[in-house]
This record gives sequence, C-alpha cells and structure tokens, in this order.
Amino acid sequence: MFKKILIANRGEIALRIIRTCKEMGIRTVAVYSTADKDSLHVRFADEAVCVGPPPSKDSYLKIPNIIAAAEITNSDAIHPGYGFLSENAQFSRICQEHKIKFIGALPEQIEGMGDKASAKETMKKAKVPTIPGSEGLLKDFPEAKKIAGQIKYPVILKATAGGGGRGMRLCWDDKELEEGWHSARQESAAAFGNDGMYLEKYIEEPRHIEIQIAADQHGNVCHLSERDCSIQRRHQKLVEETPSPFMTDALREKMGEAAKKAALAVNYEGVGTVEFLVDKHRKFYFMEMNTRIQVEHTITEEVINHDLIKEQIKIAVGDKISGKDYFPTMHSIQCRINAEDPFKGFMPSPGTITNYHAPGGHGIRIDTHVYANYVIPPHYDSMISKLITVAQTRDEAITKMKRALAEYIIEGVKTTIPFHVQLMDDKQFNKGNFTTKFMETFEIKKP
Ligand code: MV4
Repeated sequence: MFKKILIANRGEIALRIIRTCKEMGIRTVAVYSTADKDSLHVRFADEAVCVGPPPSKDSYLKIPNIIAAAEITNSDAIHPGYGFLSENAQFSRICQEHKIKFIGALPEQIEGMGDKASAKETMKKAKVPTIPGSEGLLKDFPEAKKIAGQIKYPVILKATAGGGGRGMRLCWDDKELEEGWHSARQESAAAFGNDGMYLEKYIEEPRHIEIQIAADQHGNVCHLSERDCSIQRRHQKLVEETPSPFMTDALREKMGEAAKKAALAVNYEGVGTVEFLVDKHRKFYFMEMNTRIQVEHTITEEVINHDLIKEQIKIAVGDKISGKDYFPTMHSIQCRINAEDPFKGFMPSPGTITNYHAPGGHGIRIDTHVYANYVIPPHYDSMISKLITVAQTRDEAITKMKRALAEYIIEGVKTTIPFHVQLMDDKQFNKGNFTTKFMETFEIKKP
C-alpha cells in the first residue's frame, strides 16, 4: 500500500481524499496557494506545502511546483481530484517519469479520450452506440454539407478538442452550417490550438445519463449503475441523482454493458465515467469518457455503500476488484451549493461566510470545506458544498432534501440554496420529467 499520498487539489475534494487516506492509514500531503493557507485541507493533512500565489496557473496547475512538493515530501502517489491536473496527459506522464503513481488514467488514455473525434471512432469500432455523423474529422465545408444532406438537419458541428459544450454549433440548414463551419473553426483554433471538426445528427431534448465504471489492472471491469445529470445550466451541473427517473431495468443493463465495452476498448484502469445522451425513445449514444473521479461520485457511493476514493487507491496499488455489477435499490440526490446569486443569473458571490449551520440527521451527507468565518476566494470555482440525501425512494429523497435545505444556514454570501428549494417543489421535477433543456425554461421566482 502507498505510505504517503499528495493531494493536488483544494476545497471539498481535497478534504474528501484526506478523509479516506486517514481511514486507510495513508499519510497525506496537502498543497495550497497563498489564498488557501487557512483551508481545512491544509489543517487536516499530515503535511502541507505552499505551491504558489492565488491564480491556479501559478499554483494548482503549476506542474513543476506540484512535482517538487511530491519529491521533497517523499510521496509515492498523487491524487489529482477533479478539475485542475486530473485529466492532463502531460502531468500523468511526468508523474510516471518521476516514479510517482498518478491516481488517474495513463497519458495515452487521457490523450485518446481528449480527442473527441478519435474517442468516438474508438467507441464505434468497439460497438458502443455512437451518434450518426461524419467518420472522423471533416476535411472541408462541402464534405460537411454532403453529410448533413445524408443525415438530415438539425445537425451539430463539434470541435474535436472541445468538450463540456465548447466549440459546438447547432445548425438547421446549409446556410447556418456554412456560418458555423467558419466561426467554430476559428473559435476552436484560438481556444484549443486545434480546429479539427466533426459532425453529428442533433439529438433534440436529450437526457444526460452517465455510467460509473471501475476497472482493475487484471482485466476486471464492472459498472456501478447510472447518474442522471440532466439538470444543468450552461454545462454546469446543478443537481444529480441516481437512479435516473427515466431509467428502466432493461436500459440499465444495456447501458452498463456498453460502458464496460467502452472501458475495455481503451484498456482502462481505475474508476471512470462513460457519459451518454439518451433520446426520448430511450436510444442511447456515447458522448464522452471522463477519466477522473467526478463531483457527483457521492450519490453512487450512497447507493452502493462503497467509498469510491478507496476503490481508486486500491486499484492504483494493483488490488483486484470483484468484477460484479451493482444494481442499487436506494435513491440519492445531490444539490450543488454554489456561492452564486440565483436571482442574478447565478452571478458569483465570493466573500466571507459570516454565519454557518449545516443540516444533519438520517440520510443527510454534506461534503464541504467551509465553516463560519471562512473566506471564499474569488480565484476558483464557486462550489462551496454538496448536499446529498439518500432514502428508499425518490420521493423520500426529495422530502429529505427539502427538510435539509430549510435547515441550511449560510450567511454573508449569496448561495444557490433558494434555487434548490424552488426546484424541489417543481411539479415537473417531482414527476421526473426533465431533459438537458429543463433549465432553459425553469423560472426562478424572486422572493
Ligand atoms: C449533443 C447534443 C445534441 N446532439 N450532441 C454538450 C456537451 C458536450 N459534451 C456534448 N453536448 C451535447 N451534444 C448531439 N449530437 C446536446 C448536447 C448538450 C448537452 C449534453 C449534455 C448535457 C447538457 C447539454 C446541454 C446542451 C447541449
């Protein structure tokens, strides 16, 4: 087993990883920017190393500083959490070269999944369902137009280096496609230094349903069922739940098998997520594969009763997994509590938390790094807490969430709590009747 793990992250996920390490008897090293010197991850780790000034690019993203911190503390492994360096192929490679185990994917796997057109071709070859469209990259506009004629409008142009909604264009006719072709290529060249584009049939009103998988170094792969992440705004997830209210036993079986095929096709090792779009006829299509632990891993943990960070660490040292799939019977929901004003277009609201009281009781979990008098720095993302409920049924999980939200006191900054209160009361949400378009029409009522 590892003796010491360096956590290359901050906030709630750094704390989350430290907690598991403590339970496993593994020593921990925190890294921090000067803006985070009073953070709980610094306080709760066995050792802490300052890696630079507040901007991420000068601290949490500065590879030489992170590697130096691992070397001087004699760490055997680095856990990158999510975001920051978690899907950076170069960082994974440099860890390898320094004989430090990167608790995440191999550089080749990150590169393979990071190029969306080639990831899609890999999945198509492995017989994982993909969305009809171009084969690999488009060579010019006439080719795009020809394929659009075959698959019929609406179509979507996607940047191969994009992801998370960047570098995409929805097109309803030849004219929009021509405009989109030029503007998306320009934008992608500037944003990613890569203007490769591919084309797909546009799936209208899809659901975003992802399958959690785990794969060990011995060829065993299992799936841990799904999470429904359709409640998003500008590609930022707000609420996640498992099981998906749209799921059926037959669909879960098929999507679970497809996700395992996807993992096997790239010789995947570790925990990962295969994202799918699911249309109204319950046809599903591969979208992306995430090679990191995700923010919403918590709800899966609640329903399968396993610690996924512990699974990641065990797989990284070469332990075997059982290889059996999980079909949970409990229901779990997560509300992301962000320091944002939901009445002002989710505008960020950094500053001091002047008063703090967390809800508790049966079936409630809170993952957070904040406390009374904590100062939320303006330099990082605005998520400050994850409120998670678990219960026997969806209705009970929603009831618990309403009760917990009503008990949650966070003063001094604006938060997304009032939005979640309204969502939990929404008739369509309660019916499980939502797609990725839900937030485009959801009206937040001013108090
Ligand atoms: C799509 C799509 C409809 N049809 N592809 C957005 C993020 C990126 N990973 C892929 N995305 C989409 N791809 C086809 N062929 C709709 C989206 C999409 C979306 C997907 C998941 C969750 C939220 C979304 C919000 C807008 C668009």
